[in-house]
Amino acid sequence: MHHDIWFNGKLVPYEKATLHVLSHVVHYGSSVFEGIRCYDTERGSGVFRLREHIRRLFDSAKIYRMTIPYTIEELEAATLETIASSGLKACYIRPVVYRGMGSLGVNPLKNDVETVIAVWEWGAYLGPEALESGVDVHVASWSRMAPNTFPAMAKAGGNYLNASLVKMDAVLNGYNEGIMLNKEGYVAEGSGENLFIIRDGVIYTAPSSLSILPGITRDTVITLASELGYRVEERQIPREALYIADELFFTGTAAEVTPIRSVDKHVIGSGKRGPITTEIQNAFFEVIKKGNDPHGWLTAVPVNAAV
Ligand code: PPE
Repeated sequence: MHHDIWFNGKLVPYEKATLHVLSHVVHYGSSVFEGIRCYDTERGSGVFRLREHIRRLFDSAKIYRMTIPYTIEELEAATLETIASSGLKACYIRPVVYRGMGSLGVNPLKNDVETVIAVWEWGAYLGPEALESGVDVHVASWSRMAPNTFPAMAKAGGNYLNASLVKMDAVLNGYNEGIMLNKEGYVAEGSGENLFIIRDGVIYTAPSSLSILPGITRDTVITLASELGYRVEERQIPREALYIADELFFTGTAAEVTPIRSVDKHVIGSGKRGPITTEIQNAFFEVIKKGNDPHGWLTAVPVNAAV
């Protein structure tokens, strides 16, 4: 079923949310976007870390000199309105801001900036079994973009040309996902997920300066793991550290916390979801399933917000 889409300030029917083929974004990939989840918790529907996602959308837009003609508060309210009108208790939320009509040619400064929020139902990103059994991945032959080429901290549409090369190669070679190395050959992240590695009870992840998207789930996991008493270190991870890890997992809004059971056909640990990964997943599920939210990460969806 299709749901109404918030399009430049108001909800419109799904079929009406269209753009012209000569929009700048079609030719040059000039969009920034977010991926957010709304969970059906035991204490009602709640959007996970809404403020942080909308803030990152504004950050991405600023990097690309796009002025969003709304405030953070207005886009938060618009997100809640779009969810409420869909009637969905749980959904994936996709705000996207793009360069529309104006002049063609690379210079986007005179083109319209359009703002859209769509919602849909989205199950487990890396397959229904993934959260429990883990996924099989390889190291991608494509690298993550080098610093000062594409800004990695912006969640920009164009970045996902690189990501889709990684994803296509993974799938066509029989893997669920690819892990990208950065320009120096250190572990960066998956095509749509951050990566964590566990060895001898210590948790490691790439620093945000290493051309990764600074993930909000990554930040959530760092917080939860520290609260569970684990040491979490942001540091450069060489490729071979993946192979000898005790446990590995991906994090992301879509992927949530997904264990990795093999890399380049090396079995990781016991080849099953490991104990620390399970502990972290459980701490995460406590928030998003039970609605037990000591950090104030959930924003309630008003039941009658639809107009
Ligand atoms: N790295 C990349 C490259 C990335 O795309 C994502 C999210 C993350 C890390 C994790 O960030 P966060 O969601 O804030 O924890 N990828 C989004 C899009 C996936 C897609 O296929 O589209 C997502 O998970 O929503």
